[in-house]
Amino acid sequence: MVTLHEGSTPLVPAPRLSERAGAEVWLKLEGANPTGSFKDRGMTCAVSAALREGAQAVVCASTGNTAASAAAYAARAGLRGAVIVPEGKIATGKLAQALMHGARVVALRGNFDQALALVRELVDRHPIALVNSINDFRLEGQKTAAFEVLDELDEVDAVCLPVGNAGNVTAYWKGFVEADAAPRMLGFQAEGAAPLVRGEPVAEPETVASAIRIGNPARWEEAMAAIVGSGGAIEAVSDAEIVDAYRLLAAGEGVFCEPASAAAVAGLLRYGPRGARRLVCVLTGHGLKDPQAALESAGAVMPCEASLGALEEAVLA
Ligand code: AN7
Repeated sequence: MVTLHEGSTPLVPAPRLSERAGAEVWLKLEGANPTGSFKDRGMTCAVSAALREGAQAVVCASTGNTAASAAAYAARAGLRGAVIVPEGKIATGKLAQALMHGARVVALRGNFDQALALVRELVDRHPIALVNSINDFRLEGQKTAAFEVLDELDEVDAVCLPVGNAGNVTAYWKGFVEADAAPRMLGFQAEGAAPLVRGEPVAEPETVASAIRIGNPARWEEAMAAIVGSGGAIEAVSDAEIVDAYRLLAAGEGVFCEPASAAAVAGLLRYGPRGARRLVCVLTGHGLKDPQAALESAGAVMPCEASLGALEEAVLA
């Protein structure tokens, strides 16, 4: 088993957010996984299976987090890894991770959807394991987050998730169904990358939340089955709403997630709890993944001369 002891992430109450939302809100901190995102839950399974099946390498298309995770688990397994990312469109931390873990990082002159279509063709021709969430092992691993939520809360009315390629909402629902639970699955996409909301693929998706800049989700049918089957909903949030939620989580709750993760909270704030008394928002990735986005959204640093007077001014004024 190729593992970095992923999972068992914190589930923390969010008192300020609860007050704003008018419901009891809990945050599942998936950024606490070994590479800083929920992808590790599935990657341990997918890479273990690839090793067992004798694959020589693993490959994925990625908006960044899958790349970081695949690179880490490939290194752990002693397998070669190649990650195909949209050129210039992945967060700095994720790029640093993939490179440091020794993966071949390929910057494709195209978007995520084009990258995924190409790697699907690639693995048809070569003995390479595809570790995107179209790989069923990924969902088997990711569903464990639903089990953890149920271990800690005996009742959950709804779960809010950001939706990109739509693997995670599919995996949570699978986990809940297997555990005989049925919270509403509330999925949120960025307005500029909301194919499931529009009901058709988006050719040129755009959003500040680079992780979910996806126009044609691979798990489209399964995600819609999860959302409809749970009595949930799929809605869009604007980049401005995402950034507001991102800042509220960091400054108001002490929880730093990446912009894509904040889409779940932005959705809760915009559309309300829909009758749910207790909800879980899944914060899929750590804020340190995307320092650029943080610096563009946060306040400025305070310059200061090296004197007590200037320091008093800087700290107290
Ligand atoms: C932080 O890394 O698709 O709906 O290639 O990184 O299961 O795709 C990332 C997706 C949410 C959406 N939050 O999950 C990739 C990739 C974060 C993410 C999603 C992603 P899915």
